[in-house]
Amino acid sequence: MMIVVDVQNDFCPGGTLAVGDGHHIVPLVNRLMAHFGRAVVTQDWHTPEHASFAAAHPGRHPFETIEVAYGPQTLWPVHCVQGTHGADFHPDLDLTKAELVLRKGFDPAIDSYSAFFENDRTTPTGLDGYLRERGIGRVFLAGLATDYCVAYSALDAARLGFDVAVVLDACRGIDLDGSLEAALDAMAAAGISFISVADFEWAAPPLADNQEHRRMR
Ligand code: VGL
Ligand code: ZN
Repeated sequence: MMIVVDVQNDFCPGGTLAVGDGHHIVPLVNRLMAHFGRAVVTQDWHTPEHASFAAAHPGRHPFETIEVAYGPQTLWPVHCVQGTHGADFHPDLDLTKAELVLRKGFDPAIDSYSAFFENDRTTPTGLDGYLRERGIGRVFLAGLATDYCVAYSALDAARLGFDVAVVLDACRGIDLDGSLEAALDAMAAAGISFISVADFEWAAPPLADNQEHRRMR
């Protein structure tokens, strides 16, 4: 199953938490979804005064980290507020193959990077059950941002026992204080594979089979 993470206006140029070149992944993600035939698509969907926003903490600034009940929490600019343009999917994202749209970040007191658990790492979103009930054992991830929602989702998927691959050229990172390198290291250590869109599109059977295939056509 393809899991497309947070391809939303606020994470693209012009948005409040823009990831450099975030919009460049849109055509790649569209090709991946077409290839898979179906996808789970996540949507960061925060309440207006969400606890992950610096604006909800007087005297605090975006990109500072504070301690909250469930551990450290980075404070973000106001982004992806429920029902706003910033929370909408990028207009060029092709949602035809989106079988499930999973919204996260609803709880005003808890951030939710991962598609599987809120940031307390224990409150489930239900995605694990959804995938298991369909007999899905392998997930491919792409989207925004590599070092936050993509990485947290990938690491949780691996922890839950899924085979996980991240399609890195269809992701972009925020890279706050080395967060991108740390996320890549953590994913590699968890046995997550890094692949590219071309791995789907140029994958050919071994040469002999390929020739046989051509001859028979
Ligand atoms: C994300 C920070 C805050 C993400 C969401 O989609 O990676 N990052 N909210
Ligand atoms: Zn968010």
